[in-house]
Amino acid sequence: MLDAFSKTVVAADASNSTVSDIDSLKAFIASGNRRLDAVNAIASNASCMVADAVAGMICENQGLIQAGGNCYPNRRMAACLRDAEIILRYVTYALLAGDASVLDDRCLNGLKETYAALGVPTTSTVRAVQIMKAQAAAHIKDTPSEKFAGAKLRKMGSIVTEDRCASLVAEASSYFDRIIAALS
Ligand SMILES: CCC1=C(C)/C(=C/C2=NC(=C\c3[nH]c(/C=C4\NC(=O)[C@H](C)[C@H]4CC)c(C)c3CCC(=O)O)/C(CCC(=O)O)=C2C)NC1=O
Repeated sequence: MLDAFSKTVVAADASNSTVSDIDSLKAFIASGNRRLDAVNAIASNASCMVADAVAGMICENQGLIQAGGNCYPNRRMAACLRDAEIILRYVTYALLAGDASVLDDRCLNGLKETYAALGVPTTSTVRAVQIMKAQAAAHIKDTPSEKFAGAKLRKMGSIVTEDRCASLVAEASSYFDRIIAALS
């Protein structure tokens, strides 16, 4: 598992040079508090995000909870909710480290094959991941909408920077895209 620092060292070592990419590490440190806020925005809303993403996926494809569907019976429904939570948790790890390797090595490695063996439909999983991607962007920007959240609307209320943490939204989005690519 790598993070923004160890990745820089490994890259320098591979080319037999001294560490030179100091500017990007400076930026990583300078934006550290924002990064922690972004991780917290996801982590502290995780159970709501997971439940909503899986509910949305099922609403759009109700065969999933009928006999023969992969969220039927309750044992599979529980496994599905657990998987969505695992996946979201690994996004928070990658976002904290500023590097995707923990997500790649410990979550995505072999997941497509596991799902194929178990008959877990990847198009549905991808849909749930897409919903979590949209939720994560809204929570990092602290702009969850009443339209989607309804009575469960919850704002972090943290001081939001002018750009609403656009670079962290983009980084988090890239991790969700990585999951989608690994399953597709
Ligand atoms: C550390 C990382 C890690 C991951 C990611 C992981 C995934 C994982 N998901 C599994 C099952 C499963 N995953 C699902 C998920 C779904 N079914 C659907 O219809 C939806 C599309 C989707 C939820 C979004 C289901 C239903 C099962 C059980 C399948 C079965 O036993 O028939 C299994 C098989 C073993 C088990 O049931 O516990 C693994 C290994 N395990 C890990 O250790």
